[in-house]
Amino acid sequence: MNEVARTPLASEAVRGRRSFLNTAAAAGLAGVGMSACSEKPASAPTAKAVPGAHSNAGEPGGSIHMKPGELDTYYGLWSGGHNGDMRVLGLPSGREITRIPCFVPDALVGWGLTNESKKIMGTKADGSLKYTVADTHHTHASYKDGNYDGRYAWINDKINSRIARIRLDYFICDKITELPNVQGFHGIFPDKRDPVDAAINHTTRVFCGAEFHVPLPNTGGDLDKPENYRSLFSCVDAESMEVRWQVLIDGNCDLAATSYDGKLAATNQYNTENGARFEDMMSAERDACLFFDVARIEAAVKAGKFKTIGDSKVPVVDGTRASNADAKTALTAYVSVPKNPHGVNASPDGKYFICAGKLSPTCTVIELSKVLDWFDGKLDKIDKAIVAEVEVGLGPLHTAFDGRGNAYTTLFLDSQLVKWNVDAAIKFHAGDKNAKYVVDRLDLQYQPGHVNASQSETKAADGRWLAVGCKFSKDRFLPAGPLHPENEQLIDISGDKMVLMADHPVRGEPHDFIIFKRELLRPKQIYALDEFPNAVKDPKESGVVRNGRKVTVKMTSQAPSFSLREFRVKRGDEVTLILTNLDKVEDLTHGFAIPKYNVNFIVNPQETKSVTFIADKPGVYWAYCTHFCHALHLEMRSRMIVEA
Ligand SMILES: [Cu+2]
Repeated sequence: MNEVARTPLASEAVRGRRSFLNTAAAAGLAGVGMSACSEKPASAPTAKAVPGAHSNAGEPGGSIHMKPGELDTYYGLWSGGHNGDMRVLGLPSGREITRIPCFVPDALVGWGLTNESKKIMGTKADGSLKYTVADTHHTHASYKDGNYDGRYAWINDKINSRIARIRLDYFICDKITELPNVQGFHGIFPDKRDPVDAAINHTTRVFCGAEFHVPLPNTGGDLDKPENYRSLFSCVDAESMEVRWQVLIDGNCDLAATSYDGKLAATNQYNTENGARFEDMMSAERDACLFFDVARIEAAVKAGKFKTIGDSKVPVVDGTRASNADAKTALTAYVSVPKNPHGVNASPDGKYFICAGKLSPTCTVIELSKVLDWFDGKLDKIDKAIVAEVEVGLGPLHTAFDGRGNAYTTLFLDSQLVKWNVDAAIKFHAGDKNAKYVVDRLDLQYQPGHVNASQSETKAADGRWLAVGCKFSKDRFLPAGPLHPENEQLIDISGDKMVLMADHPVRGEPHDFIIFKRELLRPKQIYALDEFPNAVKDPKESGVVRNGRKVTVKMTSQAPSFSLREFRVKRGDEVTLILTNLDKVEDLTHGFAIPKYNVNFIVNPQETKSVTFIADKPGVYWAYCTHFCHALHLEMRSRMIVEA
């Protein structure tokens, strides 16, 4: 497992920042005529320190407080809601470590300002960003052998129907794809292996469910014919991030899930009535968990059995209920679940998908082998794949697992988490009224939405920690104006009884998240110069190159100075400034800001970034380092002279 290429932890390979500050910095001071202190370099703090070695932090029954210097044992990847980012937490402490900007500009790193980030985010013809708002909900990571492989994570933007990919080596967004012909892209889930090729036991596809119905194509026709509105279920290639295919469906897609054998993708659905009015969306007593036979869909695409919609070249196959009644040829199967369900989650034993009822107080357990039997013509009615439908409480929304046969479902209306045993629920449903499937209940604060447990979405579910995203914090934190934070609660699920460990206020509004063991990632802390085709690899390459009114300024940074003490351009020039940080020391990031020109971004060790602007204001502008780097950080600047 986890045989992805590994690099040594950066802290193992290079000197720590502290030792740099005490040696190289001293040399820098000497270079400008100040006496260097003769203190010996302090030993660098390294990640080799064993977390928990000096306390019981993180152990069952132990404190979740990390002493200074102690590292968490789990990563959490959290969606940032309408902040449009992904957040990285350490667990069990709940400390937020960083935020990864994806869809929305970020002032710290210069996301949305640098040319490199604008290319990923997408621009209009005039070079400005196509979108500056987003609404991220769900984040999931790539798999190998049924566990996370540390390559990628994906996150959705519901507002503009975009999917972003995060590289988990550098913790950066590297690609964004806008899905054609859909609105309200909500549920997202990567596949776990290939449905046909057994040798491909890792993620190659990501599935995306669209929630809102729209006219197809949505270019002004069928405005007043809601009966013609439809949504699509999309498949995105994990590597190229191109949309591979889409399926035309009935109903609105909610959450998505995939099977461990790679054969099935699914989305929970409400409004299978295809109503366009609020009341219509809740009229049917039962909606569906909609299954997709991935291999059959791809065979249909290969055989040319598809259409395209509008300007999009993406093949669209017909997955509507009416066209897929014959199991032997069906691309889709609509398993009936009580009205307006919400989450669908795959159990870590690979056997079941569990649908949370939302408007029904039930969870529905669907046995995947029986769904496959239906597609194979061995099961006469698809609803016979339902092996349990049991009452758990009011407003069930999402389910997590502990790997010991128990499910944990959030109850929005009851403000509770219910722990229930899946096998006992199946027995109860089969008629054994002595089967006690509810194991425990825990009050939450308040109105929980998403829930996830450590490793819950993998075969290695470890039943250690569980987090809940509560939609309302009410009285849990000091009041700070009318906007309340959301409340993320941490629960110890290692014992029979659930134990509430902590409240964490979070800026609105995270939705979904995943929690996994830190050993699954080996983040890099220093870039490779070759990652950037425009890198300025040597300070000697620095300078100003003019091509008509287009001017390129090449510069490097090495603490405590930029390679150009000053540079000159002319009023009206289009200036592209390229900055490579040649420092190789871990944690030695520089910033670069130009007053009055709306420029600020950071460059991490060995990273290159560029910005383009019109030098429309003559004068002297002190570009300076905005990210603390050195004892002479304040002096680190370059004089931009714009000649009138
Ligand atoms: Cu600096």
